[in-house]
Amino acid sequence: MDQAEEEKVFQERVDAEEKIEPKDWMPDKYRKTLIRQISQHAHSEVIGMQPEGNWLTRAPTLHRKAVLLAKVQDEGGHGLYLYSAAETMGVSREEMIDDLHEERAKYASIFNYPTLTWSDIGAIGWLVDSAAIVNQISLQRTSYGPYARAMVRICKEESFHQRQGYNIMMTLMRGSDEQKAMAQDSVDRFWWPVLMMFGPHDSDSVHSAQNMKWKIKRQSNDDLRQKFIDQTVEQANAIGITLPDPDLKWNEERGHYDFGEIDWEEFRRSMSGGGPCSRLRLAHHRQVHEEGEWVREAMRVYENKKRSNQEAA
Ligand code: BYC
Repeated sequence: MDQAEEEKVFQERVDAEEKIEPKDWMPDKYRKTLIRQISQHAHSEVIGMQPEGNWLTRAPTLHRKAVLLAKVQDEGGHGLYLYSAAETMGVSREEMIDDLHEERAKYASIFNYPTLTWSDIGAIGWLVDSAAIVNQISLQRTSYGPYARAMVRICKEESFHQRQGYNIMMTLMRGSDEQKAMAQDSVDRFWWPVLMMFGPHDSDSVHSAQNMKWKIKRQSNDDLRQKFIDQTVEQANAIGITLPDPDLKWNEERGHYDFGEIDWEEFRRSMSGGGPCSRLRLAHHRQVHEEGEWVREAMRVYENKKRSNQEAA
């Protein structure tokens, strides 16, 4: 088959909802865009451990600390599933990490914001994990098999994360005036950056049209953002939190909440290294990566030894 025929057969398979597997033929651009998206997703999970890890030693009770520790470990695990899924496309872990360190690869802009108070941990669990779930439920049906399967497991764990975040917020909103004010302040700071997690408007999204055709993306950035807003308004009302958007109101005709415009300039700044903690996040990742070199070296020696023992046997 020539290139055009291969592409036609590939698209027919995608249209028929068949999963594409690592050894199947795929267009080079499909491979490249998936490596980009999956590796960026993996980087987000791992960089996301930093703002939350910041509160591990200061969690208010032993119970909260144990739960947060488990959550942060889960995020590391999600990174691992995702790096493994990206590796099935022929890219190495070293290349992906190098791209992150050299700022050729991105990670979710939300993790460039600081966690200033304990309730920020609640806001991240409730809002950031909810946004992630809305996006990732849709990605469970993505066309690339290893990515879709990784999403199924990740979504189960994210649901638990979301509940722990909502539980923190609910507890604070039943507490003293100071606790209520702290919870409200976290939501005031995180609300707009969370809406940015869904990416630019569909009309400005560079990758959406092609990636919807290849069924890498199953729902558009704007549709997912709307879905998240509709479900979150109800949750906020239930615990007495005010979402910081004066334009937020139910639109009977559309059957959705209307909402205000995102500050896209802030989004662009945060996503391209100009967020409040961008430098810190990358510097920390580089430092920890360098400190872990002895572990990778030990693994290489172990693997070589095992191979030579097998060859000798
Ligand atoms: N932040 O054409 P577009 C988590 C970039 S972590 C930074 O719409 P696409 C968690 C985009 O990459 C969950 N950059 O792109 C962890 C592109 O630039 P490049 C993370 C963003 O790919 C710890 C450009 O903007 N989830 O759950 O079609 C604790 C144009 O955008 C962002 C995922 O990664 C952003 N927010 O759509 C707690 C989900 N948005 O690459 C929780 C998987 C856009 O050309 N990813 N950009 O240089 C996706 O679903 C899609 O990649 C996106 C963007 C919806 C994010």
